[in-house]
Amino acid sequence: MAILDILEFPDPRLRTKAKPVTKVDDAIRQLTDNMLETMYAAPGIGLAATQVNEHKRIVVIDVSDDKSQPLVLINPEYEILSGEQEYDEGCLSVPGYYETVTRAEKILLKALNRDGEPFEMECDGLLSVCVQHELDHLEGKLFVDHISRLKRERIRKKLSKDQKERVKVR
Ligand code: QAP
Ligand code: CO
Repeated sequence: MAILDILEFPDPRLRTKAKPVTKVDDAIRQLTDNMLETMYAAPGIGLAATQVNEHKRIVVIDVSDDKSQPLVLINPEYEILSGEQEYDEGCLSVPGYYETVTRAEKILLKALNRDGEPFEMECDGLLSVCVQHELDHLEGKLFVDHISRLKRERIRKKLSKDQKERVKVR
C-alpha cells in the first residue's frame, strides 16, 4: 500500500474529466486500496481518483465515525430523488477552507464495487453530500465552483501563495 500525493486547487489537472474504467483488474484494486489509505491518512471522508492525478472514474468514501465502512465506487452515477440540503463542505484539494454548498438531499447511487459487481444504494445526509462532491471531481469540478467568484478567487490567491512559499522553504 502507499500514500499518494494529492493535487491542490488551483492545479489545472483537477479540471480533467475522468474516463470510465473498462475492466476492474488487480491494478484498479491496488489503486482503490492506495486511495483509501491516502484518504484515511489525511484524514478525510472522501477522495476521487482525479485528486491523485489518476483520471479514471473511481471514488472512495467512508463517512462512518470509526472509519469502518469503506465504500469503493467504480464508474459511479446518481439520480436525484428529492429535496435539498446545505452543508459546510471542505476538500483535501482545498486544504483549510470550508464553505456552504446546497445539494440534493436524497439520491440513488449506482456503481461497481471493488470486485467489479454492480450495486445500487439510496443515500441521504452526509453520505449523499459526499457522493455528489466526489462525483463532481470526476467531471473536473470542485466545491469552490458552487460558491461566489469573489470567495473562490480569495481562496485561489491564498492557496497559490501558500504553495509558492512551500516550494521556497523546501
Ligand atoms: C468531501 O472532504 C466532503 O480542509 C471530502 O485541512 C467534505 O475529506 C464531503 C480535509 C464535506 C462532504 C462534506 C479538508 C482535511 C478533508 C481540509 C474531505 C483539511 C484537512 C476533506
Ligand atoms: Co474534494
